[in-house]
Amino acid sequence: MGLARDAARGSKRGDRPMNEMTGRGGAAQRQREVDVLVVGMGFAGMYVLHCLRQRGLTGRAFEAGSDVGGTWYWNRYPGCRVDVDSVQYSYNFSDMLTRDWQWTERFASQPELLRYANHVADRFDLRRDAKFDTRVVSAEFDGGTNLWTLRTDKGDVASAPYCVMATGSLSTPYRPPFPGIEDFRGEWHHTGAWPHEEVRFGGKRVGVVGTGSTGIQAIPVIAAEAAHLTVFQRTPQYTTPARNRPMAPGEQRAFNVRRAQWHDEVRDTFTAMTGFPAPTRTVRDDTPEERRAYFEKRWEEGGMPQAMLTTYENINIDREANAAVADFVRDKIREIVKDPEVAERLCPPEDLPIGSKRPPIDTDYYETYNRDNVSLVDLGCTPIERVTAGGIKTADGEHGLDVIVFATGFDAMTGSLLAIDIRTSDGASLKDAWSDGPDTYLGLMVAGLPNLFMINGPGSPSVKTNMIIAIEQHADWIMDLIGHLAARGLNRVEATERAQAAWVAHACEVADATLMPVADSWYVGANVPGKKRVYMPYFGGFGRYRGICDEIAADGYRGFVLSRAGAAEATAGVAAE
Ligand code: NA7
Repeated sequence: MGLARDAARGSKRGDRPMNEMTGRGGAAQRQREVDVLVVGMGFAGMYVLHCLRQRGLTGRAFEAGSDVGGTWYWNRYPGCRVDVDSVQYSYNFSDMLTRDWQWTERFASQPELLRYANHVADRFDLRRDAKFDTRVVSAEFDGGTNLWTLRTDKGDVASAPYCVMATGSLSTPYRPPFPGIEDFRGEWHHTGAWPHEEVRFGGKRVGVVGTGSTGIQAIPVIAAEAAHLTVFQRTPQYTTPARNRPMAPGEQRAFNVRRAQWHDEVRDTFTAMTGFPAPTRTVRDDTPEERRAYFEKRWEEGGMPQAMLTTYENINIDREANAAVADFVRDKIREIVKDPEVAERLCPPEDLPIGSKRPPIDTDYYETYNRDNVSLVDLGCTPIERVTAGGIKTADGEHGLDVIVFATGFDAMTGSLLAIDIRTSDGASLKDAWSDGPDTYLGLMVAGLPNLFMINGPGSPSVKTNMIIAIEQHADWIMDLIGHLAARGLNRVEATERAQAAWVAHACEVADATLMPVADSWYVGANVPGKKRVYMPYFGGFGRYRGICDEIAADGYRGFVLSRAGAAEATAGVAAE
C-alpha cells in the first residue's frame, strides 16, 4: 500500500502537542498524519497499533494514563485480579510472545497483568506511536476531507481517515454524588482510579461502599489489614469461589502446545473461554439430592464464574434452573457465615437471578464476615444519608471512618465514548445518536459516523466474553475491512440506519429471551441515574456473533455503505494498494 509515511515519520514528537500549529478551525486545512488514529492504549489499543504495523498502515494513539495497560493500569486496588484463566487471558497473535511469557497464578493479579501489558509494549515497541498523559476530548469527522480530527487536553490535533475507539468498556469510574464528601477529613479513593502510591489500611477504620466484583475482591484483603472494616452493601451479590492457585509446573507449557487448537475451538464458544464442561442435563433430570451433589462438586472445584452457571442447561433463561443454583449459593452463605443475621443480609433476594448482575468469583469473601473486625451495613434498610467529617452517616447513625473506598463501579460501555465530543461536520453526534440508547451495528460502528470504529462497543459480546479474544476478533475484522476498502480504491465506510436498526432489534430480542435484563445492573445502565435502560452487551454468544461478522464481511460488508470520498490527498494513502 502507498502510505503517508512522511506524515507518520513526523508523529514522534515527545510531549509537544502533535500538529500544534494547525490549531482549531479550518477543517479544510487539515491533512492526514497517519492512516488510523487510536484512542486508548489498553489491551485493545495496543493490539490495534500492532495490527496496523503488520498491515503496513500507520497509526497514532493517545492515552489518558501515563502508560499502557488500560483497566490494569487504573485498577490498582487491593485484591484486583482477572477472573478468566490467565493462560486464556493472553494475546494469541504471536508465538514468540506466547513462548516468552509465564503466568504465575491461575487468575493473575493486577500487578502481573500490568507487567504483561508492559512486556507486550516493550516487545513490539508500541509506545513509539503513542502519546501518554493525554486525554482525547473531541473527535470530528469532516465529510469534505474524509478525515477524523482528534483534539486532546494537551492541545494535540491529529487527523486520519479512520479512527478506532479502544476506550474500554469499564474505564469511566462512577462515584455516586454522596453529599458531604468534601467535608470528609480522612482519605477516600475510587477503586477504578486507585493511587499509584500504596494506600495503608493498618490500624485504620476503613469503609468499603459497594459489593460488586470489585468490592468482593477488595474486602477480604482490606479486612486482613485494617483495624476495622465496615462494608456498606446496597444489593447482596452471588459470588462463587475462584480457587486461585499458583500455576503448576509445566501447566502453561502444556496449554501453549495446544494453543492454536484451543484458539480455533474457543472462537466458537459462547463466552470465548473454555474450562467448564458444557451442560448436558436440565435441572429437571436430577433429583434435589443429585443436583446438590453436583453443585457441591463444582463449588469445590471453583474457577471462572461460568463454572456454576453451566452446571445445567439454560440457567440464564429458565427461572427454575436459575433458582436451583441461586438457592444453592444462598445455602452456602448460611453455611459459611456464622452469624445468621449477617448471613441473611448477605443472601441475594430471590427475585434477583444469579448471573443477571456480573457474576464475581472470590477468595474468602463470605468467610471475611466471620472476622471480629468486619461489620456489614445493609443500605437497603439504612441508606447512606451523607458523608461527614468523620465517616459515613446512614439512617441508623454515623460510622466513624479514616478511609473510604468507593467500589461503586463504572459508567459502563458508553461512558468513555460519550465523554468525548464525537461529531461530524454535517451535524451528527454520538450523543444525539445515542439519546435513546447506544444503537450500533454489530457494536462496531454507529450509523451517521463514517470511518469510526469501536472495539467492544455496546451491541457486541464484549463484557460477556474473554475480552482479549473479543479484542482480537474486532481489531482483525476492522483491519480486514480497511484492507478491503483500500484494495478497491475506496476509503469510506458507514453503517446503514436499516442494518443498525435490525441489529439492535436482534440484540434486544436475544437479551429479552433471557433473565439477563431483569437485574438493575451496569449491563443495563441502571447503576448510573438517568442512563437509558438497555441491555448493552450482545448476548447471543461469541461464536455466533463472530460467525455473523464473518458472514457480513463475506457478503461484501452487508449493511455498510462503502464508497470513495474526500480530497485526493486525504485518500491517497489508503486508496493505492
Ligand atoms: P459494580 O459491579 O457496578 O458494583 C458497584 C457496587 O457499588 C454495587 O454493589 C452497587 O450496588 C454499589 N453502589 C453503586 N451505587 C451505589 C450507591 N449510590 N449507594 C450504595 N451502593 C452503591 O462495579 P464493580 O467495580 O464492582 O465491577 C464492575 C466490573 O468491573 C465488574 O463487573 C467486572 O466486569 C470488572 P447495587 O448492586 O447497584 O445495588
